[in-house]
Amino acid sequence: MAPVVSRRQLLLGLAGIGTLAGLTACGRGGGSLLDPAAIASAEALRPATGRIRDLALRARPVQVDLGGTVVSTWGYGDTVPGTLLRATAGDRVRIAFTNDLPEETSVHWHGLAIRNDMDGVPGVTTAPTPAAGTTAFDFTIPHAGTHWFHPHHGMQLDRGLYAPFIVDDPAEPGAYDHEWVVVLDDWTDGVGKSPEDIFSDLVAAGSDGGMGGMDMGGQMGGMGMGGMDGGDVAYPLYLINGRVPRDPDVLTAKPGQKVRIRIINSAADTIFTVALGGHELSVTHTDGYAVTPVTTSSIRLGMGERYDVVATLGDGVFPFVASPLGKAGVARALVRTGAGSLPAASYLPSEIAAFPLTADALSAAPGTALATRDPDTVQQVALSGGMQPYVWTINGRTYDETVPLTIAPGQSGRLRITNMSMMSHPVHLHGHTFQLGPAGGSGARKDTVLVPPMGAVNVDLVADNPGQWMVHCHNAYHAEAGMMTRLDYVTA
Ligand SMILES: [Cu+2]
Repeated sequence: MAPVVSRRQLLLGLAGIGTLAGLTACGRGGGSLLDPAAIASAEALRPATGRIRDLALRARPVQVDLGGTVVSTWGYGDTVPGTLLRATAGDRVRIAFTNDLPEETSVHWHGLAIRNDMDGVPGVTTAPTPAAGTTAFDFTIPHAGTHWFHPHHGMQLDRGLYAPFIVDDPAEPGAYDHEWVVVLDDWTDGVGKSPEDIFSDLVAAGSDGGMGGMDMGGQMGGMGMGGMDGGDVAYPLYLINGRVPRDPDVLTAKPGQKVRIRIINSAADTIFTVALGGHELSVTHTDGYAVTPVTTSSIRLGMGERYDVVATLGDGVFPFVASPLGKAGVARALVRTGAGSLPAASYLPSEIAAFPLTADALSAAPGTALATRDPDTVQQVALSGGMQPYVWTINGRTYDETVPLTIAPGQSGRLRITNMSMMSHPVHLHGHTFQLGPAGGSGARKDTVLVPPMGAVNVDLVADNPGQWMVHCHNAYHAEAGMMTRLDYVTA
């Protein structure tokens, strides 16, 4: 396959030039703060265990077996999901990354509020890794949790390039018998069109005055016009841990055992509702941060979101199901604790029909809320766009002409996120974990929040990690079509 230079790669290249120009032009009443000394001193302030972990990671072409159909894709290591990385909060990790892909790539450590120059965004924080090249990542991990990593590079995320990054908390009791990582994905690579072709189709359909939408090789959003709440792309397959429903990953335990399930939505364009047949789930964490536990039958996860749950297992065989919002199909794994017949591949347990829990139903656990503080700066993040033309914006602008949000070191900031569209958008902020507002209130700490159609969410953050940070929709197609901006640290 010929390397594809995506529009966003071009945009990010231009953005890089713009950043350099910004540093010298020093506009908007203050200088941009992409200052190596400030980044280094923030790093020195991070709590550290003193331990160094040397890890290795390789992006490469890989073949995966999707229920008997072997497809070629790109992954991290030999599997999809890729090589799981693990460390303890406070560790310094040195990750030797090798790019064996036929084109350049990048690695973004989603959920880790690390030093800006290791954040893995080409043209903004970190140089891309060229084909056959290497990058030495080196950073201290500030906090525990269920995180993950993926490229910040065109449509590469919609291939098999994703993997968990689990960070242990030395102070956490770990009162469970097993820990399972469950990674959700929407899949087209090698089965349907390539992600790049799907994106081109969306753009082409958006520019032909309404003729498109129904006739794009069967992979446009199921509702056909104007987008649908759930996403823009109908995928041939939905996967849990890289497996199709008729050949599922089987998670085994004994009846009565307690399991911690770390759920990651790594999909490019799919919101999932998850449930474990015959069980209630106790939600303990979202995006790595503890919440006051809440019991629910089902959870809705936007792209990029993570939820940790604890369940006490019954006796038998139970489907763990992920239902794609607004789309046909299902992803599943099986939990086996004893004898029992396999439910049909399309079987949906009754729990999946329950009203799903979302982050607004959660409260920060004691000790995890930000300090109560009025914001020093309030910034608007208005989400807008649509299918005709296929353009998605923040504050009325695509990323190539964005006016970055700004904050000064030490300030508390509020992002007023308003969704002016008929779709849900998972908004992700790099380098910080915000609190669903107000600071000091009862909202959960998160780095990715699903904003419902025509809805609004306020999030508060503390500017303790200098640099330039992406703020974007975690729908990979929306991001590619412009729905990104930055939060830039500026001198006061
Ligand atoms: Cu979006």
